[in-house]
Amino acid sequence: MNQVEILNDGYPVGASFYSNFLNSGDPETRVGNVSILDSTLREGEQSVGISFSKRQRLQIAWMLDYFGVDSIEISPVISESHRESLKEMKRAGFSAEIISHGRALTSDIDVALSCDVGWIAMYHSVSDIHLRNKLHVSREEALERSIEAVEYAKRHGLRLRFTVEDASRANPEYLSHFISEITKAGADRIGIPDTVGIMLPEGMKNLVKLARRSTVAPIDVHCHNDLGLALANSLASIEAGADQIHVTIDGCGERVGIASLAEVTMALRLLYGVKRQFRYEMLSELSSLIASYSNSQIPNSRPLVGKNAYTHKAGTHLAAIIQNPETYELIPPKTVGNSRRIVFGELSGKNGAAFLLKTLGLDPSAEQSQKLARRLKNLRVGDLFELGLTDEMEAEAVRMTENISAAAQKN
Ligand code: HCA
Ligand code: CU
Repeated sequence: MNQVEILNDGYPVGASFYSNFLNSGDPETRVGNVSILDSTLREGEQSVGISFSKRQRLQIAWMLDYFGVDSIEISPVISESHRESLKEMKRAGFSAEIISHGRALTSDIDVALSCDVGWIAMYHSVSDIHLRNKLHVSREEALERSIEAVEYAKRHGLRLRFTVEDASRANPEYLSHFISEITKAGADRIGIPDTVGIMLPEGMKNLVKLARRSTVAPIDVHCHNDLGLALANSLASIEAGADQIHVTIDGCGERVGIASLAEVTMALRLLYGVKRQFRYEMLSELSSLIASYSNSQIPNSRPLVGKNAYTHKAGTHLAAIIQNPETYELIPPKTVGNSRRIVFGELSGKNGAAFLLKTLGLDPSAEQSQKLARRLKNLRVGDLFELGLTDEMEAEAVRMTENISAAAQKN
C-alpha cells in the first residue's frame, strides 16, 4: 500500500491492527459521522497575542468554510467589531453553520438575536469550584438560571448548544441531572468541555458516556491542552459516542489552547478512516495565516504543519527517504500543503553526501560520496544547511540511488 492508498482506502497497519476500537465496532460510536466545529474566531481569539481585524476574521472564516468544517463559532458579545464580523459571515452564505457564542444570560442571547443568527451556544459553569469562586451561586441557582436562559432562547426561536463549563471537575451526579434538565428545557446540543485540560482519554470516555446517558441531544466535546492530551481526549470522546469535536487552527486558545484542526481531521482520516471531503492541503496555509495574523512563528516541531514535520536528517533516514519517502513519513507532505526538506551535515552519510553533490551539479562516484560523508562527520559542524526538495529533485534522487545501487552491484 503506498502513502496515497493509505490516505484513500485504508488504515496504516499498526493503527488498524492494534486499535481495539476498530475491532470492537462499538455500536454507540458515531465516529463515521463526526463533525467539526472550529472555534478559532472565539476560543482562538482568547490566545495570548491574537486579536483579529474584521477583514482577517472574514478571511479565516472563508478559508475554514472552504476547508469543510461543519460549524464556525464566534462571540458577538465581545465588541461591535465582532458583531459586524458575525453579520458579514452570515451574509457570505457559507455552508458551515455560524454559531454565536455567549453566556447563559438573556443579555447575551439578545446580542445574538440582534445579529440574526439561527444557532447559539451558551455556557454556564457546573463545577463547585466555579460556582463558589467565580459565580457565587448554589448548584440549584445555577441550574435554575440556566433553564431560564434556555427557555428564553427557545421562545425566541433559536437553536442552541448548552455548554456545561468545567464539566470535567463537576460532581458527576449533579452534572448528569443538570444535563438532563437542560435537555428537557430545550437544549438542542450539549457541549462537554474539559475546561482545564485535566482528563485522561479513559476518563473522557466515561464523562461522555455519562453525558450520553443523561441526554438524547448530540454531544460536543471541547478539550483543552494543558497536559498535551487535547487530541487524545477528543478522539477518545468520539469513540465513546460524542458527535462533534471543537478545534482551532493550530490549537490556539486560552492558555495553551485546545485540539488542533490539522491533527484532529488528519487523525480521523488516517486512524479511523473517516471519509470527509476536507481540503487537507489547506492545513499548512491556514496555519501560516494564523501565525502571520498573530505576528508569531509556527513552531518547527508542530505536527503535520511545522517546518520539521517532513525534514529528514540522519543518514539512514536520508538513504531510505530518497528511495521511498514512505519509509519515514506517515503521509506525503503535499497532503497537508507542507513540503519535504533534507538536512545536510555530519549525519548525512554517503547517500546524503551523494545527493548533495548531485544537487550541486557534480556526478560523484561512490568513493567521492563516501569521502565527503567522512569529511562532514570529522568536521563536527553539526547541521550544515537545509534544502527544500522540489518534485524534480526528488525524481533525480530516485534516479541517482538507482545508479548508485547499480554501480554497487557491478563492483
Ligand atoms: C470559555 C470556556 C470554554 C467554553 C467551551 C464551549 C471552556 O472560555 O468561555 O462553549 O464549548 O473551555 O469551557 O471555552
Ligand atoms: Cu475553552
